[in-house]
Amino acid sequence: MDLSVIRKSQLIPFRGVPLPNYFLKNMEKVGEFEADKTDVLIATYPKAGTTWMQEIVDCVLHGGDVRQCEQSPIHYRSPFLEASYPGIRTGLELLAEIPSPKPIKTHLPFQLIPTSFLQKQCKIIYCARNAKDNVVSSFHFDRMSKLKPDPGPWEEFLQKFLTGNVMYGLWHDHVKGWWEQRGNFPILYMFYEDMKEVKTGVGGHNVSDPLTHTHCRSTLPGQAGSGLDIPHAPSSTISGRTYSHCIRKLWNTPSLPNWPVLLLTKSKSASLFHCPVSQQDPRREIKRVAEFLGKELGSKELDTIVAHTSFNAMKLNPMTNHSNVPLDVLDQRISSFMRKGIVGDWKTHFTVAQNQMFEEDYCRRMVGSTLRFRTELSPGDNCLQ
Ligand code: PPS
Repeated sequence: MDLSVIRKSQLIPFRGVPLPNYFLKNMEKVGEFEADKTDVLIATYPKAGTTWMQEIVDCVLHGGDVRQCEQSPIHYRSPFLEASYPGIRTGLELLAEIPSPKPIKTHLPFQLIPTSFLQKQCKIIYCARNAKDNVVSSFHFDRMSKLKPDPGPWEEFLQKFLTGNVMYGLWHDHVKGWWEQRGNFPILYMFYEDMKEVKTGVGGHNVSDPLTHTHCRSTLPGQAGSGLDIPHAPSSTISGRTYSHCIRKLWNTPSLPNWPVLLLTKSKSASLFHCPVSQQDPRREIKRVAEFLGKELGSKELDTIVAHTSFNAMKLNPMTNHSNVPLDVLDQRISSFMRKGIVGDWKTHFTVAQNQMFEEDYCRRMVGSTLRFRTELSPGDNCLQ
């Protein structure tokens, strides 16, 4: 690595998507990349939990033998497809060095991924994170990355994010673009929030404002994490609770016992109760990944992967915490790569006015989409480990 040539990048549109100027001359080759049919593409908008998913997939591909994943840093085991920075080996060069099946990282929107992934029906895992936490995480990363454009103050960065004047463009287009393709190709669409959640008994989780259809998702039998529209779910009543504004909307779908109860409170936050699905937690989500990849993992292997990919373990692990990347590239004295790893950190950044402006913009951009996010988890559901 030649550190003397490290410079912040500028954003240049590539087929309408802002990419670092350094990437552009490499994009033709990226488009021609020949994936092996066993390769697994991990696609995300930046800072949505990519590294977490890369580590999980690598562990799963190694059948839960996590020692195999401790041999080298994650960016060698799971190269970043389109990465091309001066003085640093490109993603394509790194990919050429490792055998398939390999987990490949990309932040490209659906329309820019190499067609070989689609022609060969490669398995693709898209991991999405709610926009508010996503922008906060991006802000802190851009503060410490010597390769990304300067984010400026928080207020200014938030504006850039909302106008798509950031790497890979608008978050909204990215998450929707992949969401719309999930039925057309083998795409497993995952949510960072589902991976963070640890549910303890009855109670369910909070979602916000189902009336405006923003930031809410339901978990229905067999469809946890599916982002199903709440208005399509049947509801039932819950006794002993007084809510000034309570929705008991019975939709046309035949009522099923124990389906989630949707209650809208005065504060316009809703709760799902008596959710019959088994606990949603990292273990459950990792199991989904393993099943999607056709890997049967025993209970012991799953537990090992859960522990190995927990936030604390990954923060301490030099193979995942990027501590081996020189400070001239990622200055972790400014902000840690494994920073907080929680749902809801946006609350410590957004002002009330910023939140309102963000939500208004969000509603406009996401109108018509069935994609739902949660911006917070119930107390106790945010797995801090
Ligand atoms: S990158 O640079 O785009 O590849 O970054 P990415 O890995 O997508 O996102 C980094 C954020 O993911 C958090 N992270 C985790 N959260 C929970 N559990 C685990 N194991 C984990 N690993 C990474 C990381 O802390 C960054 O989020 P923030 O909110 O900044 O802490």
